[in-house]
Amino acid sequence: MAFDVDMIRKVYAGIAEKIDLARALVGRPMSLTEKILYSHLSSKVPQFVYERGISYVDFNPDRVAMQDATAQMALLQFMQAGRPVVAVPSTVHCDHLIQAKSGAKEDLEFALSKNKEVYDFLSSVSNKYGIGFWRPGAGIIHQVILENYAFPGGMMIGTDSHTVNAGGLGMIAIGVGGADACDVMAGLPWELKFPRVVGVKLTGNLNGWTSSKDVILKVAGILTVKGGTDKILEYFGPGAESLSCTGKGTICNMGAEIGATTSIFCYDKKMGDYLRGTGRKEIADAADEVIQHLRGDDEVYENPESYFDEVVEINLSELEPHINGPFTPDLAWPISKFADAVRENDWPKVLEVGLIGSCTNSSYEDISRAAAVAKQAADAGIKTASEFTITPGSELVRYTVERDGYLGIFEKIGGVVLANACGPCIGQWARHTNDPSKKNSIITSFNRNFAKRNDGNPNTHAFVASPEIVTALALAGDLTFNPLKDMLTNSKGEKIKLAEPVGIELPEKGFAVEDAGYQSPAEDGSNIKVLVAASSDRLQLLDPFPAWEGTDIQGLKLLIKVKGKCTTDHISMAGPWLKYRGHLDNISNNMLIGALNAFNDKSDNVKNQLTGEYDSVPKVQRAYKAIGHGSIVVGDENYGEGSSREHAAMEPRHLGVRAILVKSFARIHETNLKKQGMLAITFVDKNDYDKILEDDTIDITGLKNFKAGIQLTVVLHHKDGSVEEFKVNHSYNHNQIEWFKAGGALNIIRAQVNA
Ligand code: MIC
Ligand code: SF4
Repeated sequence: MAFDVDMIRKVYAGIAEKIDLARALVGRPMSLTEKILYSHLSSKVPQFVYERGISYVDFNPDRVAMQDATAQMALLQFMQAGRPVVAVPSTVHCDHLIQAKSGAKEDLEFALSKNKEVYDFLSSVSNKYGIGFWRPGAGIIHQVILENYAFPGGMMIGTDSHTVNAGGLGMIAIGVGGADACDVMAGLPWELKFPRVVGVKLTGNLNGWTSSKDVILKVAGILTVKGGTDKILEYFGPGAESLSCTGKGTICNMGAEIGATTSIFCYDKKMGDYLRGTGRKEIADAADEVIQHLRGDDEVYENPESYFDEVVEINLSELEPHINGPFTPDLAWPISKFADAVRENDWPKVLEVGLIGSCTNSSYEDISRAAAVAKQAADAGIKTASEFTITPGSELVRYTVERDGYLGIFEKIGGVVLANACGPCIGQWARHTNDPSKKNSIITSFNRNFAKRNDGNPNTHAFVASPEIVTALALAGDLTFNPLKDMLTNSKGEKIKLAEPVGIELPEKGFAVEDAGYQSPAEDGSNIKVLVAASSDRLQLLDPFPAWEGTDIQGLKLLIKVKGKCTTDHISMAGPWLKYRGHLDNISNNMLIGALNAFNDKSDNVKNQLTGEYDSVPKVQRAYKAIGHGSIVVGDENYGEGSSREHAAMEPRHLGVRAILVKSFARIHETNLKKQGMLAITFVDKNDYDKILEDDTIDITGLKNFKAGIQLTVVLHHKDGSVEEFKVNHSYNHNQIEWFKAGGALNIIRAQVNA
C-alpha cells in the first residue's frame, strides 16, 4: 500500500554514478547534503559547481506530500495544469482540520461531518489524479510520512513547513507552497536556491531527563528564528549516531523554527532499525547496500571547518533539558535557569495546561518516556494539577501505545487523549478557560509558540519542551517546577521525587494497527468527477490573476507598515480560519489581521487613505480594490516566518496588493509571493523603513528593465508633497521574472497546456 521499493531501488541504482560525477566536478570530498542534492539535479549531468546561497538550481524530487489545509489550494491549482495523473508519487493527509474539544472519538466524528465537503473534495481529487489519500484520524502528515514513505537519500517536497521531519530518516525533505507542489506533480523540475550547509557535530550521549528535543531547543537558541534561512543543517558525529531515528526526526522537524531549508542525518543503524521496525526491511536492505552514498565523506566529518559553511558543536552529555519561550521558539532556557526567568519576567507561574504529542514529538519513544514519568505519579496516587492532553502522531502509534498500556497510564493521571491530528498545535482547540483576558501559561511538546497560535488568546504564554518535561510540569501545575531537583506531593502529604524517565525506541512486540486509514487511488481516474459546488463557502475554483501591465507600478497606497514579528500566522491566521483554506475570497478576510500597525501599535487597524478613517486591514484593502487602487505592504525582519501556507501570498495578490517591501523574508514565503506574481522586495538600507509614512503613496520603478541582480527603485510621495526615493533589492532570477510578468507561475503552465 504505502512505500514503493522499486522507485527507491531506482534512485539507488543511479546514485553512485551521479555522486562520483559530482565529486569529480566539485573536486573535493562531499557532505551528505551535497550528495543528495547533486543526485537529484534535474539536468542529467551537473554542468557546474553551484554557489551555495546564491545559485538557483532545478531538482527532481522523488515524492510530494500535502496536508489537508494546504492541499486544497495546491490541488485547485493542479487541476488547472491539465495532467491526467501526478508525475511523482504523492499523498494527501487529513490532519489539520480536526478540532480538539472533548476527546478523540467525539472530535473525529464532529470533524467528519463539519468538514465533509472538504474531505470529499480531497478524496475525489486524490482518487482522480493518482494520489494516495490518508483519511481523517490516520495521523499527522509528518509522522505518517516517517512511518511509510521517507527513505535515506531521497528528496521530497511537502506543502507544510515541517516536511523537514523526514530528515530523521536521511531524506532531504523541504517545505514549500502549494504552487511548487503543483509544478512537481505536473512533472516540472523544482527550483531551490542552492543552500549553504551548517555542520552540527554531536558528541557524547543523552542522559537522564535530556532528550532529542533539547538538542533542537538548544540549536534554536544558538541560531535564532532566522539563522537557518537558505541553509541545510547536517548533523553528524558519534552523538548523532546514538539518537533514535524518531529522535532525529524531532530535531529535523523543529529546524523549521530557525527557518532552515531542511536538516538531515546520515543513514545509520538506528535508521535501519526503524525501517525494519515499521515493516520496510527491503528498504533497509537496499540502503545498506549503498550506505557509503547515504553518508557524507569521512574527510568532511574529520575536518568539518574545511567543508561546511558554519560548524556548531554540542556535547550531548552536558546538555540540559530546555524550555523555550514564550512567544518565540528561540528563547532558550536551560531548565536550571528557567524558574528564575519565570519570576524575573513575571510570567504566570501557574501552569494551566500541558499538551504532549504533535508532529514533532509523538513517536513510540516519546510516548513511552512521558508515560514513564506519568506512571510514577499514577503509582503514588498523584494526578496532574494542570489540564493534560495527549495527541498521538498516527493511528499506528496510537494503536500500539494503547495496546502497550501507555494511554491508560495517562488517563490515570487525568490525561485526555485527543484525535491523531494537529488540534491545539494549530489553534484547532476549544480551550476551556474561565477568563481569557487573564495572563496564563501553557506548555507543549509542539514546535511553534507564537502569540495566539494555540488558542487564539494573546494573553497565553506558550512554552515548548520535551514530552517528559511537559508531563512533569503538568503534574506539578507549576511552571517553576524542576523535576531534576524538586519534589511532588501526593494526597497523603508524601514527597515524591520523579526518577529519570527511561523510554523504549521501538515497541518490543512490534507495531500494530487495525486500520491505518489509507485509501489508494483509482487505477483509472479519468471518469471521476471532482465536485466543487458554486454555492460553497469553503471551496472556490481559482480565476487566473492578471498579468503585469508592462509599466512601472505607480500610485500604490500604503496598506500597512508592519512593526516587529510578522509570521504567516499574523498574515493569514489559522484556527477558525482554517475552514476557508479552499476559498480564496473568504479566507482573504483574515489578511494581515494579526500584524501590528507601526503607526498606532494596534493590530487590524489601519488608516484608509481614501476616507482618513481607521478600519480593519481587509476592509481597507477591499476599498482600494473596489476603485482599482493597488497597494503595498511594508514589513520588518524575517517577514513570513513559520508556515508554508501560500494563502499568506495569495490573499494580498487576490485583494490587489502589488508589492511587499521588507527588511528580510523567510524563504518559503518569499518564494510563495514570487510564484503568485507579487513583487517581493527588500530594503538595501534597512533605515529606509523609517522613511515610510502613514499617508504615503508609493511608486516602484525600474520594472521595464526588471533583471536578475539589478535593483529597483521605490519612490515615496509624502502627504506634504515632498518626494523621497531609495533603491531596493530583489532576488528574482530570469524564470521568476517571467512569473511576475505573466501574473503568476500558474498562468505560464496554463498557457503551455492550452498551446
Ligand atoms: C503550521 O505548523 O504552522 C502548519 C499549520 O502546519 C503550517 C501549514 C499550514 O498553515 O497549513 C506549516 O507549518 O506549514
Ligand atoms: Fe500539525 Fe502542528 Fe505539526 Fe503543523 S506543527 S503539522 S500544525 S502538528
